Amino acid sequence: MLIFHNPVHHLHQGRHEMFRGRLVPCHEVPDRLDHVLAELQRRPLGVLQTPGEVSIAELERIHSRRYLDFLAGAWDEWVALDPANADIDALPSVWPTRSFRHDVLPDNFAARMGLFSFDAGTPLTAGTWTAARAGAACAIMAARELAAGIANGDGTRHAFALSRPPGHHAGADFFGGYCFLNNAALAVQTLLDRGLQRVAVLDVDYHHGNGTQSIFYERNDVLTVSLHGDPRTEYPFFLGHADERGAGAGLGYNLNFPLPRGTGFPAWNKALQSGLDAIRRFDAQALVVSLGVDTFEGDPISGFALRTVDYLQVGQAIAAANLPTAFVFEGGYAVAEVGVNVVNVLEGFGA
Ligand code: OKP
Ligand code: ZN
Repeated sequence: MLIFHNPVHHLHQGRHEMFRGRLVPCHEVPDRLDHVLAELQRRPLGVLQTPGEVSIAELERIHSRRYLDFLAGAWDEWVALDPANADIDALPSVWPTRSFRHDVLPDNFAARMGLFSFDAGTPLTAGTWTAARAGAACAIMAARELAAGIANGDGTRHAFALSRPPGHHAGADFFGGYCFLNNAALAVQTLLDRGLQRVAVLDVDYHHGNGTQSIFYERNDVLTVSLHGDPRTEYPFFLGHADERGAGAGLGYNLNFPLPRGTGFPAWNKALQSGLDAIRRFDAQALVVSLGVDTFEGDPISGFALRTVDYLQVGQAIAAANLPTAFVFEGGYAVAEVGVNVVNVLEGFGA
């Protein structure tokens, strides 16, 4: 398995996220990725590579120009407000909810932070843009390798984008849920741009992949499948219900499996099988897996009860789909266990 890891991921290092009226230490920390790398040293599953640069035009296949411009300049604008801001994370605090306008780009920086985000849990820091771009490059490179492998017939059949910050909550023009660029969506689009007709996304992160869902909601060339904590009680709350089936040409091409807090492996695995059945019926030519392991019983911010050994079976089940597969790292906040859990999926997959 080819593994693209983000060598500058640590440049995105948020200090605080807003939680119940207080700033609390971030859960999405550089240590997470380092633990996966360390486990890959213990159990080598393939060649580790760092990605090259990708162009803004490639990011524009998924993200809007004005959002990318905002991200590229955000830190400098934040520090220009007050030099003391250099030591403080930028967090939004005002949002254009229903009945406000989204078309007019405000001059005010705080207003633009809010226009392009949906929560106050996603700090933007000095190195966020650099780290997020390199993370997106990991996903794009993984997809390129896969596309080349498919074209050759006997080339790469699987790849892993080991990147952070994660991506599945990021939409075409908003950040949130610790995500800035939608790595999985960029991988999907890369596969399509390199000649594939049908690509499936399987999102196994604990949280609904709202960004990925909305990006592809009206398209029938991408089937999006997500297993997640029921949004009635779980983040991101406002999307991820079972009746969201896609719209327009995309009707029938989005599938959600909301599951109650406390769900253990047997019930979770049933939903996984149903999701994989749908991917088979869709006749996908390749699969992008949003690989979050915050479904783990010990995860500090999530509510499922998967055990470390279960992740071997998760990998086996995904392998049974028998598709060229790109794994993209998403959540998983039990830092000490995140490496073993991720690598168990890859080992079970047969990487
Ligand atoms: C990102 B990914 C919990 C607050 C929840 C957002 C969670 C984002 C998860 N105290 N904050 O899907 O793993
Ligand atoms: Zn998550």
